[in-house]
Amino acid sequence: MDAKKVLEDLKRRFPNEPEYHQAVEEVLGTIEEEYNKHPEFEKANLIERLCIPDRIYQFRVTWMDDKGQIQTNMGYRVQHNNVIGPYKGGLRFHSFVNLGILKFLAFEQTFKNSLTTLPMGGAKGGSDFSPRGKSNAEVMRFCQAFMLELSRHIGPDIDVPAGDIGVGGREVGYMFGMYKKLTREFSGVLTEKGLEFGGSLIRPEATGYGNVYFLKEMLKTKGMDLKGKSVLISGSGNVAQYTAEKVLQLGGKVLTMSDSDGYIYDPDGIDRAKLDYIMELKNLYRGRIREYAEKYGCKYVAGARPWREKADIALPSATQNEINGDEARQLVANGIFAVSEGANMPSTPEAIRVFQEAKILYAPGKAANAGGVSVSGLEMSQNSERLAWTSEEVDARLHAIMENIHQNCVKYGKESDGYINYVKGANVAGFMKVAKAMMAQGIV
Ligand code: NDP
Ligand code: 2IT
Repeated sequence: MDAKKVLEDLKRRFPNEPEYHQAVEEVLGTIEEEYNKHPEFEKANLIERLCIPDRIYQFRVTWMDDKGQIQTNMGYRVQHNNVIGPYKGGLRFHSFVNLGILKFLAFEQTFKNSLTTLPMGGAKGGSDFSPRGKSNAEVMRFCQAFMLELSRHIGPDIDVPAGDIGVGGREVGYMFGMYKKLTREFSGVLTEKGLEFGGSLIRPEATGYGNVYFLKEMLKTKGMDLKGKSVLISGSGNVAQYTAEKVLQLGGKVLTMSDSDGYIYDPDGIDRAKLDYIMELKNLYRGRIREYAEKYGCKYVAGARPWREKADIALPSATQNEINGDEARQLVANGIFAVSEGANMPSTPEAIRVFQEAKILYAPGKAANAGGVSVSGLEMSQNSERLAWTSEEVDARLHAIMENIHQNCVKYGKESDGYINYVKGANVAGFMKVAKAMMAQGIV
């Protein structure tokens, strides 16, 4: 494979999709050497077949707002690859959603799901609908209209969506209700469901907890743990909240959280009671993080991200490209020694280079945030056997999966000077399993 040429071809055929190009470039750059050891891969044009999604559905979603106005949004599902299991991946509802972003996420998901050890292919979907500022009734009508179309393309053995930005328990519940109504089938067609109707214990916590379990493994390679370490977290949604919870449980101090309007800095640390307040503010009242600063009298910085603050560890948990090269340099200059990604692709390519050149611990999202989809996979298993496992059992399995992903990253990513290149490790380990399965299944 000539990685440069493959990328140029993809850019020409699929222009105006910069996030997709960015995700592909990162993977190709690190698997090229391993790929070229297998001439049979090149003969089967494996790389092109792996980069281009199996299929993409696009549809218009029409719904009525509270004023009686008719609104339209776009809906998408990108089914990237299903060689190791049914398509699996979240749904994102956000005004910035477009096809290029969902293609990057579906591509990443394929490698991430391969790393989990569970039988899941890769997919992603969503809409440019933003739940922000919408009433409950509007969100419900949108979810129902979205599922009216999406239901044709998914199924418990075909494609199993879940949440992502803007899609949490509320939205999954509304979509599940509509799917059930349309198909007259009660099945595990979505994960992240409510506990009363087939959801798994620990699924809401899984991404954040998983990221901290992964971080713990990275710190262990340096003989360190989280006790007394100060942590910068971005975001204040599902992933950020449970990342903060686990950091607190393990003795760390959370200094920042954010939303799309700005960030708060609490020098005393966001403790359990303050985190409870954030959970209520965000999950129940759907308020803004600024209100935390007003309540506790700490610093709020509007229109900025928390990466200029001084701390030991950074856990980006909001969105893609939220740490640029300058911010990465500032983090390193301020003494950060570990970055573990709760979000998908939060660091720009330049930021990744800065972290790796500084030889700090740096884990890419497809390894570090795989805990969410892993517990989604465990939810599918529980739905199939029509049983529910205890939270201890699910948490223990999550822990084991994150340790296993870490070991695999070390196995494939350790460089001659001992530095662990987690990007390379995750990409090569994730890729090899998918590649072998594709070869075994012939040219389809
Ligand atoms: P939520 O919608 O629950 O929270 C998202 C948070 O990020 C909010 O605080 C939101 O602020 C902020 N945010 C969203 N978009 C932007 C933006 N453009 N700029 C700045 N801040 C932004 O989503 P999740 O917590 O589920 O997802 C967060 C990240 O984690 C995403 O990258 C997602 O892909 C990834 N992820 C999620 C998993 C899951 O299981 N949910 C699993 C693995 C990865 P505001 O409220 O203002 O919009
Ligand atoms: O990015 C992700 O891994 C997710 N949003 C979770 C996907 C899932 O199917 O649980």
